[in-house]
Amino acid sequence: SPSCADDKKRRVCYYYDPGIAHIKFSDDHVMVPARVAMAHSLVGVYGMLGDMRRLRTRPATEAEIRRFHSPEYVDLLRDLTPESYANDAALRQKAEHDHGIGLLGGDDDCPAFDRLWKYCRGYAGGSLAAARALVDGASDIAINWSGGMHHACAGKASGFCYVNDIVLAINELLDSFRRVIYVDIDAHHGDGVQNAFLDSNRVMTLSFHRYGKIALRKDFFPGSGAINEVGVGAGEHYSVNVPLDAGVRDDGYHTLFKPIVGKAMEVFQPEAIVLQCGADSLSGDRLGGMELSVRGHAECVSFLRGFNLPLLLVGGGGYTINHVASTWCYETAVAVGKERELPDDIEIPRHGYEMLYKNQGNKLHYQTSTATARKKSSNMEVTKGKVLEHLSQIEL
Ligand code: V1P
Ligand code: CA
Ligand code: ZN
Repeated sequence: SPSCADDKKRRVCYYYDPGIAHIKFSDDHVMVPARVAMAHSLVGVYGMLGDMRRLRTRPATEAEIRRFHSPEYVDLLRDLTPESYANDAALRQKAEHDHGIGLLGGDDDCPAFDRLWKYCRGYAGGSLAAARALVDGASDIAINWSGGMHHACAGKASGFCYVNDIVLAINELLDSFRRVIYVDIDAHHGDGVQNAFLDSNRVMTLSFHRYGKIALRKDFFPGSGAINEVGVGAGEHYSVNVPLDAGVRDDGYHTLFKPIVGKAMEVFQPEAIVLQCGADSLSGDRLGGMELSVRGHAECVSFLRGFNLPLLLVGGGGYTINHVASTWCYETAVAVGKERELPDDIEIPRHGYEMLYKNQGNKLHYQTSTATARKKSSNMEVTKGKVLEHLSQIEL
């Protein structure tokens, strides 16, 4: 079982492709891949690049992506450009109606932007390389902050996700490990990963997410992830969902996270862990509406690190980009065991992006909104009870 203060060092490897700095969904899209470049710069200025092995940057091959995604969809992703989308009516029809990809510059979640295929191959290659570093035993923890695209389906893009690097990485881990647990702390439900392993008893998917109505006829995206979604067939009980209300803070979150994840580890006995660290569950996010602090979010990473199993860390959502970069930098420090050495009494050092942290007082650990005293939702105890009850039905 995990200990809170764990001084044991871990061998950590890290994937980063500098090309990510130049990828844009559109001029005003909320998903900004360059936040990963910001996180990387922070990791560098805090002196952590020497504490990790740098993974070779090989883009995923078409064949590797076809291991999960459908032939027609991969053909489309490969051949799609903003030009072909705009000029080829048949292609556009297919992209939009069958595969969830919209016009560049429109208000679509998944636009056909320039270098889309390169971007997908890049982040998927990172998660695959990370999984392989764990399989071959070269590393204890492997990090790919550009991955974590948990909504992508076999034949369809969804919620800013085109290729599901998490599913590809888990499949890679399954070649060597008997059971893999997937934990998802993004504010949104990890539907793409859950669906890919819905009937499997070798992968447990466990998502914490905001859930429910946000307007009269509108659910918080993607709308799935109710507590009674528990998997099907051989996978019954192996899909676990923890729906939350808006405004959840560190204390409330961890009254659920630790007992539930702890119980899941106990009943499922996994041999490897994949943690999706979507940073839109942080306070002040443009989309998430939750209230976690950087330390509260990172507590999830240190809790899972404490189990001493091969651990794959991927990114995910996160739309207030300075918060995202601060968090993934701090979580990199947690991975290498240096979080107590990161100074918070001095301002973020100069590194080229320092001006982007003004809104958070130029400190890694920014203040969460405490202005509105929220009533502690009594549903949370009910939710905890129900989820623990589901988990207790598992017999390996
Ligand atoms: O609500 C929707 C649309 C409306 N429906 C037709 C679907 N989309 C959301 C998508 C959120 C995706 C989250 C991804 C992740 O889990 C993993 C990377 O974090 C959406 C929202 C919103 N407020 O929920 N899209 C947008 N906002 C959006 C905003 C600006 C430009 C493009 C999309
Ligand atoms: Ca989630
Ligand atoms: Zn999200």
